[in-house]
Amino acid sequence: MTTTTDHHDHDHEHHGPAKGLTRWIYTTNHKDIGTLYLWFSFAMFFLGGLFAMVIRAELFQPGLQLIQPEFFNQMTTMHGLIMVFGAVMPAFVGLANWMIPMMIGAPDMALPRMNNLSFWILPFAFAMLTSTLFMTGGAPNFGWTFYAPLSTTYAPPSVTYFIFAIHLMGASSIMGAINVIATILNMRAPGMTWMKLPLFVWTWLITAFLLIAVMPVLAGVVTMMLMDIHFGTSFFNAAGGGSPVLFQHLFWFFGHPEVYIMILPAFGIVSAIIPTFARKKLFGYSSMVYATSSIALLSFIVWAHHMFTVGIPFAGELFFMAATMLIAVPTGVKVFNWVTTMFRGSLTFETPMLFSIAFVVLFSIGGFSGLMLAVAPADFQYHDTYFVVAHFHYVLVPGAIFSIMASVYYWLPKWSGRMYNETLGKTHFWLSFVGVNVTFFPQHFVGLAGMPRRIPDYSAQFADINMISSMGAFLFGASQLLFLFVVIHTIVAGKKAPAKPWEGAEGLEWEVASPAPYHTFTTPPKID
Ligand code: HEM
Ligand SMILES: [Cu+2]
Repeated sequence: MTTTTDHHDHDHEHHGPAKGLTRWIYTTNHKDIGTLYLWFSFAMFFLGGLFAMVIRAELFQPGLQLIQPEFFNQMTTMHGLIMVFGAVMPAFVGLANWMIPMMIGAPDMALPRMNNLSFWILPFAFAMLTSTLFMTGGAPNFGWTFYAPLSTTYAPPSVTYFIFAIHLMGASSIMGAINVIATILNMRAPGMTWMKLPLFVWTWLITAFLLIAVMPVLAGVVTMMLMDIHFGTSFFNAAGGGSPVLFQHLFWFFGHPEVYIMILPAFGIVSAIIPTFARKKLFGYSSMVYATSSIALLSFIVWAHHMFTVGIPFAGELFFMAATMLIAVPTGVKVFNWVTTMFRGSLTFETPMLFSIAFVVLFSIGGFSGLMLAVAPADFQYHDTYFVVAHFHYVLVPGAIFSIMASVYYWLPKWSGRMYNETLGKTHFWLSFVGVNVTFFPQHFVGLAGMPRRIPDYSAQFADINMISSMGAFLFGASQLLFLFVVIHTIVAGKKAPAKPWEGAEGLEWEVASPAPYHTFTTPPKID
């Protein structure tokens, strides 16, 4: 599809990175900032993962063994917040920074200084959020959904720091999204027309619009909380004429698009990797673009499927049920296209492909349980049970997280100039695959049987399944130490990688050397 002219990278050696710490603090280079985001996300993945291990250790047996219920609630809340805002979102922004300019033949992101700021806000926001664990009254304990009045009238004092942290994360996300949009709209190489854009670029463009649409709503809702807590308003306080249900509407108007923010870039990644290892063009390219856009539009009209049990009008139940089910149509198109791309391809199963195939299969399981939850009358049984925990972990862990792992294996040769060890990569894949299923598959059943979520203890009939689930979680957690080892091992001791390590790969990122030079496409490539 594309060729490059010589882009004179050797002319720019004098523009190499600065030495030492200042390189990272002052950098405006999209590759450096991408690297910062990815390492930050990796660190948060381990912190959030540590909290998950604490939760699963407490739930290993019925009865209270390790931690008190108050602390348990802080762990679920911090786990959810850190995984969503600290691990998944920054990983995708890191990938966007590294890959979008290289994929569209641009020399950098459109707004490099804002790029630096949007990253450096994050360590402060998360340091502040994490520090709440050591404050009087402890960390936020009201769930990652922070429903009022739990998060207002009954919240620990640290909630004010939580609100500030959310504001900072929101500002960072909005800046990141503006940057992505400005880059894609303005900096494509000549000839890189819309329908030639790699799908990762398309899915990120659509994600960026979702971010700009909903992060201000999140900022609004935490500001209303701040007013209720400190300035005597009663937005969410029924005693003062406000409404806790209003909180839920506002939160989920942000929250449902947010779950698509965490999955659309994953769709783009998988759409890049599967064709490479099937050695075929992606089946149904334009239908992928339309399906992604449809999913994004629909995501704005389904929010109350999280609120079937609060007492919304009957017509509302029907509307949100039907609208939610509609999302299955474009999603089905995507899964069909990935499977059809593989059909009769000459497949090989390197680590990125293994993670991508597992993504297609296991994300579909999460999609199906989502459809089950969308059935309003049935949701009265599932609501706030472990069935929900199983559902969203299937879309988040073998969905979002597996796509990120796939992308690390796929692009690490480009980033570091070195190949990872295939045996270790595959071992990491299989341990994670087994771990994730052992952890979350049984939770469907314990949820259907009635075990509520967000509880530190449960009745004896749930004991066996919880023990299995905890063992799976420990396996999954331990396997990620192997992942860390593989990444570090690649960077320090991997074999040298060629410019294009995957024979079936297409796209501009493979036309530059490995590791990608500090400046690429300072002269735009020629695209035919
Ligand atoms: C193997 C890794 C993981 C394990 C073992 C795990 C385990 C758990 C557990 C036990 C809960 C508490 C459920 C409850 O009591 O309601 C939970 C909640 C949650 N997890 Fe995970 N988790 C993992 C990975 C992730 C990832 C990668 C994400 C996001 C990308 C995530 C997002 C959440 C969210 C949003 C909640 C809800 C928190 C809340 O109830 O407010 N988890 N997880
Ligand atoms: Cu939703």
